[in-house]
Amino acid sequence: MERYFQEEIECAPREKILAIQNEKLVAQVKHVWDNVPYYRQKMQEKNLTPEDIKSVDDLKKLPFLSKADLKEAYPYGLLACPLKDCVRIQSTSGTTGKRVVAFYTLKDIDIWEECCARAIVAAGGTNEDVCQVSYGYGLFTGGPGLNGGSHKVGCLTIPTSSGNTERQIMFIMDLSATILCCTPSYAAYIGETMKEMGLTPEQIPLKAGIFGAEAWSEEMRRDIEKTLGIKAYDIYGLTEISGPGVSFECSEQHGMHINEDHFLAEIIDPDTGEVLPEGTQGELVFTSLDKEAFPLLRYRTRDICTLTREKCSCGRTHVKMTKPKGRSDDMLIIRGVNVFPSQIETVLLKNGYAANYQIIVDRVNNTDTFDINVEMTPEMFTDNVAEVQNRKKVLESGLHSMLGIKAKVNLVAPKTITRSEGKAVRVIDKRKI
Ligand code: DLL
Repeated sequence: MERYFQEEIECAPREKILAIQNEKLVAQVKHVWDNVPYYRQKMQEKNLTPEDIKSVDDLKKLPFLSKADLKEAYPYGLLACPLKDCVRIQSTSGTTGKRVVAFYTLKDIDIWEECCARAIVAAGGTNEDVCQVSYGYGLFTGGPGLNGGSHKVGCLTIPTSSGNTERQIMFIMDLSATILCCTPSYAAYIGETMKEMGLTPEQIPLKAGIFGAEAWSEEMRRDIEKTLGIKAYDIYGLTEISGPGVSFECSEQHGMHINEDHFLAEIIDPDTGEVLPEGTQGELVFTSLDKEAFPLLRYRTRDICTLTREKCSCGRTHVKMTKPKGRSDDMLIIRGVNVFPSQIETVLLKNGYAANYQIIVDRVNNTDTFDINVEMTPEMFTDNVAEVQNRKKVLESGLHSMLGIKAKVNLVAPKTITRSEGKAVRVIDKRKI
């Protein structure tokens, strides 16, 4: 049996998981109260002491923590152990203002890597595999997290990091990589390049991909699976809570199991903060259960998804989250309507396009303009104006029924939209609001 299929925990009955969570939560709250004055004050403002938190049922008494709180506490305000016990920081990919800095002790890293190892095993990985990690290495958690997980599983690890696509392909082919870890947009780009090089899925040694760090649709999954001849698994996580591996897909490829022995998940109404019943869509909130350096209680992720405890055919009992639709702060409000880039992607892929698009929003005479530049595939590319016009109409109508508002589609030539080697930049919002 694979060491990182931790059956006794991953397939434990609900009561056992709950008992672990209750015990760990009480200890985590005490740790935070004893060591983080920022939290102690927040709890005191609500007249709470650690004695008020006896089990998971009491979680709702605790205040939420937001990204703004993290920024306010930057850099050391939420550190819960002496700096001499920390061995690493990682940081978010934020582009404006101060980034979030997360601290790790050796034990924190060990647990994080173990979570990534579980994800690799769930995707079929063993110590016979060659795992190419093409997420960025450095402050971003993608590379270091999957690298550590891959070591734990015993895979031969190829730490290519992102970029230099020709070299990525050379290593995949020459070293017979069987597992590819990168963002889904980069996987699509690698696939597209391999296809152009004349490589067929049968010639590509890969068997599985572990793709996450950004929202991607089911259609995009099928597309990547077809081009690379693999099974593509989703993986989710965020720097604040450790990094990749907070949750991961199993053989069912239908929702991601949250590592519930380490992270407690809730879904709340993003407007009122009310905890929502299972199966309802809302904002995902996490509480770490055994962090030493950077424990977070009720951290609001801004990610919109649903939790479900339906029985899973893989045998794992940990709660599953659906693919996040996107972040509530990535969600565009155009002419008053909520639009997620992933909805647009679904329509494009259904109509035979690849996920190469860019959304441009502006405001002219107090009205939002909504343009989508969509790249044609080489097969569709033509100078027949009527045909292009027809394609454009079909796409505009598909988008209209998906989104409820009209967008102007501009079909552009293949390869004219910049490819991403990490998280894709899909939206240019020029509105000054
Ligand atoms: O993106 C960690 C990660 C690395 C996850 C590699 C998976 C693979 P951050 O840069 O802090 O951390 O960004 C976290 O990315 O709140 C989500 O909005 C988004 N995100 C992460 N995974 C997924 C996913 C990493 N599978 C933010 N689907 C999160 C959709 C995702 N969105």
